[in-house]
Amino acid sequence: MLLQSWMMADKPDGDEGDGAVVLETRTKTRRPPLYKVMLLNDDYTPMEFVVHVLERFFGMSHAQAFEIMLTVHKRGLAVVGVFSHEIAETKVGQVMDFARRHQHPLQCTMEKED
Ligand code: TYC
Repeated sequence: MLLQSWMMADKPDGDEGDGAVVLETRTKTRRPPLYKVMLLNDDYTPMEFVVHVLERFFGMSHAQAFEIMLTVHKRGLAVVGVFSHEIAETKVGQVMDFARRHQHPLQCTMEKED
């Protein structure tokens, strides 16, 4: 029997009205994880090069870039941005490529945020 819409009006959600029950399959939506992109200190990469990297790939002002560079220099590493997995991978790749092309040992890594 084809059930008209008025026949369905008082039926609970999931009750098809013909004896069939559709079970809830929708699971809670989760926002995608974010990734911290970090710069690591080393003894050889020039400070000005790191400042340039932070300006070029992370859109920082010169003052901001200098401050973060000094944090990395003093503490060993610093988070320079938080991004989706794809954007974080792109940033890491861009920095590693740029450093290698200029023969600096600068390291950039990413880590899932908790
Ligand atoms: N420690 C480097 C120096 O004294 C500077 C530096 C800063 C290198 C930050 C890497 O991610 C870095 N020339």
